[in-house]
Parts: sequence; structure tokens; C-alpha cells
Amino acid sequence: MRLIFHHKLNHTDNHMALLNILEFPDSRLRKVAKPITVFDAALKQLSEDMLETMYDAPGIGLAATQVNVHKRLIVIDISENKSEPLVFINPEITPLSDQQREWEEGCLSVPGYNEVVVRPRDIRINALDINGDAFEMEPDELLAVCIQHELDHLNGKLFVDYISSFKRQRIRKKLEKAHKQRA
Ligand code: GNR
Ligand code: NI
Repeated sequence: MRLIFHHKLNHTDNHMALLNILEFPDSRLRKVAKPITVFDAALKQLSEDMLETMYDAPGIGLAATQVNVHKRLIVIDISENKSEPLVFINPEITPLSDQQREWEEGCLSVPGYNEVVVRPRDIRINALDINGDAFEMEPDELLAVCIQHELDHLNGKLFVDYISSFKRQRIRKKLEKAHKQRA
């Protein structure tokens, strides 16, 4: 990965909270998130809470849509020891080649299921950091997959939308049954 610029959060805030993660087929996962225009303490708090929720799950990425906040904010950490938190605000992706890649994906909003998804292999991401400053990255491998998976969430899209409707219905029925049993 070529790192052009990225911002790391300061982990000095102790007042973090775990957020509830929406699960498929919740219709709120289909909402399109709105661009962020205000870069204040509340936004920093939301980023911290999302990172904490993601680490607790555990997962390697989380989109605000998944915690029922319909703003264009994603957090990612693909490191092994929670040491590389990344925050992307108003992210935009540009494919850099026609190459595609298959990857087995999972999702905290579709717990317990993994399916292979095909996506562009080479991308650039342009985004704002937590202070509203622009940066860009050219991620590869898992980070490129994860960024595209998270941006999909902001557009109301889930990885199960890429698989056969037969598989998707089966997953929907099983999760609905699990939700009923939980209630
Ligand atoms: O934790 C996650 N793992 C993962 C694995 C392969 C491709 C994408 C992901 S993202 C997922 C967390 C999540 O649901 N983010 O939206
Ligand atoms: Ni997901």
C-alpha cells in the first residue's frame, strides 16, 4: 500500500461507548448516508465510539450506517493489534484499473455468514480526516476490499446484494428467525 497521507486518532478520550449494530434485513441499512459538513467534538466522539464498537465486535471496519447514524463516516483497522485506526469522512473511490479480485467477505450486519464477492482490485480513495483535511490513499489487498465494503454501507448496499438471491433469501430467513428468538 502506498500511503500518501493519513490521520491517526489520538486515543486519549476515555468516555467511549459501545453502539448497537443493525442487522440484515433491517431497512435502516438501506438508507443513503449524507455528507458530513461539521467537524466538531461530537464527530470525534462518534468516531471513537465506532472504533470501540468495531474492536469489541470484533471487526476490521464499521460504517456509520451500521450504527444507525446516516452520515458518510467509516472507520477501519486491519492491523493485528488495534494499532492502526483509520477514519474516512465523505470517502470517494476511483478504480485505477479494470482488474477485479475475489475476496471472501463477512459483515457485522450479517453475522455468521461469509461469501465471495468480486470487486475492483486497484482503487484510490479520497476522503477527509477527522479535522476535515483532505487525504488520499491507494490501498491494496484487504484494505482495498474493506474500504469498498464500507463505502457500500454508506450507499445502503450490503455484500449479500452481490450473491445469488437464493443464498440471500436463505440468510435473511435464518437471521429473521434468530432475531425472533432473541426478542
Ligand atoms: O469485520 C469485517 N471483516 C471483513 C472481511 C472481509 C471483507 C470485509 C469485511 S468488513 C467486516 C466488518 C463490517 O461489517 N464492516 O462493514
Ligand atoms: Ni459490513
